[in-house]
Amino acid sequence: MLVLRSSPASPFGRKVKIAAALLGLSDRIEVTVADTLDPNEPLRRQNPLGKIPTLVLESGETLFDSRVIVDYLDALAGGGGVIPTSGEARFKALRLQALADGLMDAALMGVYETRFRPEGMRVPAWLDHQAGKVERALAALEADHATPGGPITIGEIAVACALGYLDLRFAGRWREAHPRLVAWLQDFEARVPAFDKTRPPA
Ligand SMILES: N[C@@H](CCC(=O)N[C@@H](CS)C(=O)NCC(=O)O)C(=O)O
Repeated sequence: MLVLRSSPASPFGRKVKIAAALLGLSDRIEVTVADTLDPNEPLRRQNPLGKIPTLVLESGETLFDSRVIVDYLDALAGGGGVIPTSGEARFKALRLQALADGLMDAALMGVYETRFRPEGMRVPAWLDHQAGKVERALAALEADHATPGGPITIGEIAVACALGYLDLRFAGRWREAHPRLVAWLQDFEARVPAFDKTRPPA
């Protein structure tokens, strides 16, 4: 059995869970919750960065981060399941994943800034800098990647998880200005039941 260290709210963990479901590997993965703030968490030995998701293999070896884990699972399932093996399709998918991951990183940075810094210590210019990344990424996705019915690669999975994270932490405010993306996410949800199954509790 593979063990995935994650948490229900982690958008990066959700990406791995959805990829595993589409690859038919969910039954081979046990998900255990890791508290990234607990200094005694084995996670800190499993991944020196103390980040989730981290995958523990049967040999005890560990893999991180989410991109490496998905690459591993894709190969385990025979290759080409969610990461196209070559050509333009491969780099389109990986670039889309990088854009969505960057959106999640920037959104997470905004959340951590308000979670960990007391009110008077926050730097509005830094929060704006992160918010700008989120806004530009959403605009790019709205313009270029919001066509329902296309192939589902790790790029689309990551976009769906990024939008789901904005729904969870930023009250879905992205929806109003991005109607094509809203329709795209609706189509994704209908085609990928694992999206609903991995929805974090409100
Ligand atoms: N690049 C990493 C990002 C993972 C990440 O930022 N995870 C967050 C939770 S969603 C985390 O572990 N935060 C705790 C920390 O940074 O200490 C990936 O793709 O897996």
